[in-house]
Order: sequence, then structure tokens, then C-alpha cells
Amino acid sequence: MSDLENTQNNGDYSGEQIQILEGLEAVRKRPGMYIGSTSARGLHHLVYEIVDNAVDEALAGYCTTIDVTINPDNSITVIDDGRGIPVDINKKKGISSVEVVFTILHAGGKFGGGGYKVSGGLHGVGASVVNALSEWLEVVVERDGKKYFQRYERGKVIEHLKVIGDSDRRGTTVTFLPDKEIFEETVFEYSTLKQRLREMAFLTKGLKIILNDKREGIEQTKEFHYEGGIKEYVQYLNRSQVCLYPDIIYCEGQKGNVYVEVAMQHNDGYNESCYSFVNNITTPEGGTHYTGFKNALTKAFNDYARNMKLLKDNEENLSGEDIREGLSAIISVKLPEPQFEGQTKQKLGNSEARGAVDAVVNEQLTIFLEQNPSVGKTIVEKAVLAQRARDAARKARDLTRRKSALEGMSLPGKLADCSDKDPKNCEIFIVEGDSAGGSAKTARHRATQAILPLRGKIINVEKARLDKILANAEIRAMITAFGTGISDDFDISKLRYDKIIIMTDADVDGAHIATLMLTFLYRFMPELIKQGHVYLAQPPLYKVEKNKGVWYAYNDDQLNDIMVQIGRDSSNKVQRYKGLGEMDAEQLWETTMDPQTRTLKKVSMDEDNKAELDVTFNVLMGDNVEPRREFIELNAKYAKNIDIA
Ligand code: TSJ
Repeated sequence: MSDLENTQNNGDYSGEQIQILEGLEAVRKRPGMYIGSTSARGLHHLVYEIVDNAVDEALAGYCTTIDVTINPDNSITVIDDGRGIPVDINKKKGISSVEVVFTILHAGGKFGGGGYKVSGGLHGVGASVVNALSEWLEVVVERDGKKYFQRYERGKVIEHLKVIGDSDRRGTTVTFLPDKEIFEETVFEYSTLKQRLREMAFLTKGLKIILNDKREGIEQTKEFHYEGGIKEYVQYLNRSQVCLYPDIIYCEGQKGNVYVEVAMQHNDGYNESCYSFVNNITTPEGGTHYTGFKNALTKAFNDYARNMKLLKDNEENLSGEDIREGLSAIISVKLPEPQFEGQTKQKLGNSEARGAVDAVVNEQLTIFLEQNPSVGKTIVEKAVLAQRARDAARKARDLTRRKSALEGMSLPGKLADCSDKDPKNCEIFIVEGDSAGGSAKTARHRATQAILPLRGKIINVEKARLDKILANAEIRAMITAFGTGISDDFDISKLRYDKIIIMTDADVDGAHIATLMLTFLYRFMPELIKQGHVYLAQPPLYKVEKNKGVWYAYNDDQLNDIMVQIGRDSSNKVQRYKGLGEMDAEQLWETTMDPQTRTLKKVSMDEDNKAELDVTFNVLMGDNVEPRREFIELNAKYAKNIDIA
């Protein structure tokens, strides 16, 4: 801000204040630079930004409860029971510390200091950014027996901090209304806030976070409070799984200025669900702390396996990947000055974190395995099986690679491909059942639309190892048709179709098949979903005929509208479609396939919370019935985090 230092003093404003106004004006001009986007994602970041400041107070040891409320007017109130933002006059700036916090960019951490800060992390841009992007913001500070108040409008001070009464409690209350001039979306989503606040509570053991929705008709409230912290997080990740042993393995310790906490437990599945955090901020791309964890895990288990003679001298070491099969883990480190690296700044760079996590996990895991030999044996046995399956899968993959190299692209026999060879123009319909596949083949626009009929249900990839998944004919047909390869081999530039359209019956079975396919895509080709290539076709539920007119309804409301429009009488003929197979080719084209008239739902995913998304698929496709029933009751849609827009 040094270029602003020369700003002329102007009338009533001091030079300082002009500097402040210009600072926040920059935020309003380019909000994306500060909060990533002005979509729903950016909107929700405003809440996290404020909550993070209260969590810092909890980490410093002064706050036990944070209360977050969505008010009826879509404003947000965050209340904590911390010390209250200092109200003294900041000597350098000549205004109260409260005003500094809300009007100066990156003011967070300028006073107080010390400790580990959540705010000012990844997107942590400070409360002043929230202020700049709010139509209005009000703060109440209660401390030293008094109640202080200040209001801002679009970041501008309306009046300075003043005493408005007495108080016998301590804490900070912030209420703000996001600015409709800035945000494309200004309606908060309860479930989005709920997920992040739950995560925050897991990561800050003992802290109570309450979420209230006070909007008319959808009033609800939820409290998150985990004395076990990340141990309970791992329990939550495994809640729909069969666990291999009852214990949650837990390591905790401090090396230098790095505080390390790790919790883990294996389930009988095949996915790795490890999530790492730095100062409560998620690091989806891992980094030094995650590397340290992996090193220690691999070493401790191999040492144990050798000592216990579970691995013979002539046998190879277990690979890290095999030891992590079915592992759910949380790796949480706290350090004073985290460095974020990588394109999206989602990877920890501090080298001291690697050694710290490695040392703490190696020491404590070794002790755990000595004291719990049967748990160790169970894990090693699973890893050995994983290793064998991986060898088999590698052979199967090498075989398909060689085959395609020899024979060129050998497309699946059932595929009716399109003739246009420019992927940008092309789409592929994955169709449930041969009969619907037949109609679709007749109906399609041959140049640009390909049809791949699948027979019956595809394999549930949540319940099978890679070798079995790759042996499944339906899975292989999809992989070869799409052209991209999977997992580490995935290459989006090889994608043969711009749109992958899942077309299933509009009933429970159809929804189940669609979910199986989405699970496969999510686990093996997530980029296709991230980059918006995956769609769900929307076949109609009803056909209405009257005289010579035909109408289609895609839901009950539409059916009702049509009936009102044409008049309810006995000459109406209403047909409820039970499946795609009941439509002839022409009807299928008109209602579901014709790009001019159809509606498609694009599948998207909430990348902010990968743990929650993984759990969603576990719950939907896993073994335990109870969490699934609960989930389906809570979510009218069959997949909540896979948002179908
Ligand atoms: F950032 C914010 F202003 F938006 C905000 C800050 C919002 C909310 C809901 C809470 C807070 C907040 C800040 N809660 N508690 C604090 N604590 C301090 O700012 C504080 C208090 C005392 C001392 C001290 O050294 O005595 C230091 C600090 C940083």
C-alpha cells in the first residue's frame, strides 16, 4: 500500500482514511481477486472468513462457542464468546482496533500476534474484504462491562465505534448482508455451511459450533461439538463402512514449532480417504505434511511386518498404496507461517512439516503396533491382498494397452458411434438396457450422437478391487468408448465426446444405475465431472393426449399445468411412462435426445469438500443400510454433493 502513502489530505478525511477507502474500493472492483469468485462459492466464503476469526480466538484458548445464523433476510450473524476484538485506539492509524480490522486489507494478525491462525490462510483475506462486499455490516463487541457498536455500508464507516450500553458477557458479534451489486447469488445454502462448520468443529476439538437457519419455512438448527476432534472425524468418515478393527489409531505431538495430529482407521473397502489440513485449512493437493505421513506409515508397517515375520526375507516390501487401501485418515498440522504452493495454492510447502509428521507418526505408530499386534496383522494381511490384486490389475491394464496399440482403437462392439470425428460436436448416450438402446440408435442424429447400451447394472466400484472392476465388460466398454483412459493414465485431450449423457429410466432402478455410473466416473475420471462433460438425460414421466395434441410432462407440477391448460375432461389420455423402453424412437428423440427441445442436467461437484463427497458415495454405495436410509431421507435428490443443476 506504499503507493497510497502520498495520498492527499482532503477535507474531512485524514490521509489514512482515504487510503482505507481506496483499499476497499479495490476489493469491490475486483472481488474475484480476493474471494475467488462472486458465485455461490464466493458468497459462502464470506461466512468462513468471519468464522475463521472466531476459530482463531478458540485456538488461542479464549472462545468455546461459535453461533452462526442465517437470518430471514439472508444476512448472516456470527457470535463468539471470546475476548472481544480490542476497542482501544490504534496509535498508528488513529482509529479503533475494531475499525482497523474491518477497513484495512490484510489487517488480520497485525495485533495480538502469536499462535496459529486459521484466518489469513488460503483464502483468508480478512474481515475487511467481507465488509467491502457487504451492503452493510454491523459489529458488536462486548468486553470490560461495556457494549460497543459500529456499522459500515459497502465498507464505508457510518460512524466510529461507540458505547451503546453495558454488558456482563464477553465476545464479538458480526452481522452482514452480502451486496447484491457484487454477488450473482445471494441466497445461502444451509447444507453448504453445515459441511464446512462440521469440518471446522472436527478440526478444533472441544469447540462448539451451532448453525441456525431462521428463514421462514425452512427453520432448522444443528450443533457440532467433538471432544474427540479428528478421532471423531475418522469415525464419521467410516460411519457407513465395515471397519477392520475397533480402534482409531491416534498420534499427537510437537516437533519444533509444528504441532502434529493424525487419526486413522482401516475399513474393508478399497478406497483411500486421507485428508490433510494446515491450520484447519484443507490441502487437497497434500504437500510436505502428507508426504511425511505416507513415509512414516510405509516404514512403520514394513518394519513391523518384517519383525513379525509376516513378510519373508525374499518377499518385496509392501507399497505405501497397498498399506493405504481402505484407510481413512486425517492429518492435521498447525504451524506459525504456512507456505502454500502449487497452481491453486492447495499444497503445503514448509519442509519442516515433513520431518515433524514423519517423526511423530513413526514413533507413535511403532508403539501402537507393539501394543496391538493383532491390529497390525490384520492391516498387513489386507495390504498383501491389495498387492496381489494390484499386480493382477497391472497385468490386465498392460494387456489392454498393448491390445489397443496393436489393433488401433478397438471400440466396443455394442457402441453405435457417430460419424463426425470432431469431439467438440459429439455426444455419447449411455443407455440402460438393450431395448431402449435400440430405440435410441434409431432415433439418434447419426453424425453427432453415439449410443452405448449397457446390459443391466454395472459393477459397484465402491465394493470391488481394481482388477475386478477392469474385468467388468460394461466398465471396459465405457473406458474404450470415452478414449481418455483412467486414473493416472487419464488424458482429457483424448476425450472422444464433448458430452457424456447418462440416460436411464425415470424410476428408482434408473436412479440407482445412474448413481453407479456417477460413482465410477467420480472415482476413475473425476476430471470429466469437474470440467462439466457429464450430464443426465431427462426423460418425461407422462404423455398427455387430447384430440390430436400431444404434451409431455417431466414432473407432477408440469402435468398439472398441462391439465389446467387443456381442461380436465374425459377425452384426456394420460400415460405414465415406466421406462425408456415404452417410448418409440420418435418419442424418445423428441422428448429426451433432440438438442433443440430436450433438457439435460449437468453434473457438478463441490470441490471445496472432497471428504464429504467421498463419504456421500460411501454412504450411497457402501454396506451399511442405516446411514444410507438416513441420507436418502435427508436428501430428496439421490446425491446431494453431486449437485445436479
Ligand atoms: F474478524 C472479525 F472481526 F470479523 C471477527 C473477529 C468476527 C468474529 C465473529 C469474531 C472475531 C474475534 C476476534 N473474536 N475474538 C477476537 N479476538 C481478538 O480480536 C483479540 C482479542 C484480544 C487480543 C489480545 O491480545 O488481548 C487479541 C485479539 C486478536
